[in-house]
Amino acid sequence: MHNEPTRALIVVDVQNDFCPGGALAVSHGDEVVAPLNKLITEFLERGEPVFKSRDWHPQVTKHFAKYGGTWPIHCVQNTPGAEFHPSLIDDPRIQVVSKGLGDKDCYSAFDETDLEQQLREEHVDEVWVGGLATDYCVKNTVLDARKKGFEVKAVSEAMRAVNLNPGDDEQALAEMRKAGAEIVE
Ligand code: VGL
Ligand code: ZN
Repeated sequence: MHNEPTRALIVVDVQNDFCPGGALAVSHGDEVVAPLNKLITEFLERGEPVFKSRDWHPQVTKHFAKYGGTWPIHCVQNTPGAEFHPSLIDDPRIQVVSKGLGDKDCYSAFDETDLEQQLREEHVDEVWVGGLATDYCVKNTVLDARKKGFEVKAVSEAMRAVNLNPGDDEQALAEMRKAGAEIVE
């Protein structure tokens, strides 16, 4: 008997601060919204689970350069910069996963969240991943999903990179591929 995989979609950190005009803008970050909306619609129509992760930092955290970390202040809880991009589909069936609540750099949607447990409860074996940014939270979410044994489809047209160093995007895709993720358009 042929069994289709049980799929889930993980939309990573499509928040105002990661989009043009935001505090930690990813260039062309807003271009992920259209392809992700298509996927969200398709998954919801098929009754498949959809998760949105969000970077959800306290005002003071060692994640920020000001307190010893790497990044400008971004995605502070309950500020406009932390809101999802206004054009990203909102639906009560979508489950929100908040990460980065403490001092640790949580680049994966699995890091200090209950995402794995939720996927297990819904018997998911394959996750589709897109969002922001390719070279941080998308990459780490994909790598963690592989470590935890999920099949992964990483949707290249639905992600954009920070590219702190040129070529970080290509390197991130290569790492995902090496970990066994399939890169799909
Ligand atoms: C991210 C840098 C800092 C991300 C989060 O969501 O990719 N990048 N915090
Ligand atoms: Zn962050």
